[in-house]
Amino acid sequence: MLPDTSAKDLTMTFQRHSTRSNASAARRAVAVSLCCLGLLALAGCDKPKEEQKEAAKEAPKEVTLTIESDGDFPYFVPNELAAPTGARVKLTFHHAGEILTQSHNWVLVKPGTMEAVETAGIAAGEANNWLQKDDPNVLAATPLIGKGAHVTFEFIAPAPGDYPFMCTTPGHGEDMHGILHVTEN
Ligand SMILES: [Cu+2]
Repeated sequence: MLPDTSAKDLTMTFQRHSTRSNASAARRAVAVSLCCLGLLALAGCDKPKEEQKEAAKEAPKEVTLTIESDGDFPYFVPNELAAPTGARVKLTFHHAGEILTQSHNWVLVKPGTMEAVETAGIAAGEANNWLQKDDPNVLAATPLIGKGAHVTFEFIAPAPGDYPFMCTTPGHGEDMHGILHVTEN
């Protein structure tokens, strides 16, 4: 908002110039004053602009990640992924197998819980995607997919840190695992 005093200053400047010299000088004075007004208006906009910039910085980022099985072998390629904390991660997992019928999933777990998740998953059985329902150690998981299939799903990257991901098909976790590095931003 433009303070009242600025409008007064503009009028005074205009009067001073118009009484002292010719009309063109007065027009110049008005032009200069209008220019100053413009600068004032810009200055007034500075703060909201900064705030907008902050908001943009805090807005969740979107990250696209892709990962696949090592052909028919129970390994993830790549076995390391990265995303900034709070990002909306769109992950596509491809079962790149062509021969074997074993299915895979991609399961992100809390650090140090891979064995517990696998054990609970075996108890839950294949019908439950080799995952215990609502397992508190599981942060994100795709369903099981067969050879040649793709699955895409979204999750929000957790707090910064290194999180293991694994396939919970019995016996796969030992080799078929990796790390999601969640960075500060
Ligand atoms: Cu697997």
